[in-house]
Amino acid sequence: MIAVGERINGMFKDVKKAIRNKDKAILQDLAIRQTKEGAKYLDINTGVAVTPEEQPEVMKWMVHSVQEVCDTPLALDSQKIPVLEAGLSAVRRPAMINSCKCDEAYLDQFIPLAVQHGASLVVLTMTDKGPLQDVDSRIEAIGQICGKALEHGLELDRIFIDPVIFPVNVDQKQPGYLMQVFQQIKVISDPPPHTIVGLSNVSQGTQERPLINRTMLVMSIAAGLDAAIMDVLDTDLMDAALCAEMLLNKQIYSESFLRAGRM
Ligand code: THG
Repeated sequence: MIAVGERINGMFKDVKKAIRNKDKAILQDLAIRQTKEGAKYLDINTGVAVTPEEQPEVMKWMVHSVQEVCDTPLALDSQKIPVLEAGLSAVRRPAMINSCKCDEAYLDQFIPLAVQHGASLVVLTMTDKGPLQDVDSRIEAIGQICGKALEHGLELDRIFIDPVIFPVNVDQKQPGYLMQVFQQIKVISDPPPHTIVGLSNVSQGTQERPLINRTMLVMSIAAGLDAAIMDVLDTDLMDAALCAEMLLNKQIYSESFLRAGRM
């Protein structure tokens, strides 16, 4: 599974403060620690720490700050083209663009941006009217997204479909629906697009957040999930993900499988 470190996000108080104070050491420490724990991408999100006008410059500053201390590829987390372009102009390695809604008008803008920059693209099963709520409408949208990708010349292995997790206390049927999406997507095309989730969303507003995140991740991996934006600094969470992959024979068993899986 591709672990995307979620922590460099202005949604978190320490990062918000670091952005306001131009304190790059905080971001650099999070970049190094997440990489050491096995993050294959680092999510970079300005959050609402700054005004929309300032976001492109801040995104660029965050990218430069992180790249001073590590080479881990970046997932640029914004739905605004100018913010993404600012980040894309600064990255040293192919990035992940995170993310695009699935309305045609957005796909026609974002897919060419990914092609132009050699990036991967996260596409949400969400339109301007809101997130899609059931399995069939998500699968139908995924088919259309794949058609658009091929039309614009983006290989499907550069598409990450995000079926959009709801907090479990908002709609308890959604986790079960997502498992069906992770399974059914594999038969849409060969090769199929990848899947990704923003894992921590599932437990927002609940007690027992780590337990809910960890159980959701293990179930999702068993159903075929490929990537997760997650708290890679949560050792129990990473261990559970690596153990699930080992048990599914995606990772060779050895006494050091937990360490090997982080490399
Ligand atoms: N899909 C995609 N991208 C995403 C998301 C998604 N990016 C952002 C988000 N969702 C994933 N990242 C987070 C980061 C933090 C939290 C949830 C998801 C979180 N934060 C604490 C909270 O809100 O309670 C903040 C705690 C603090 O301030 O210390 O839960 O779904 N493609």
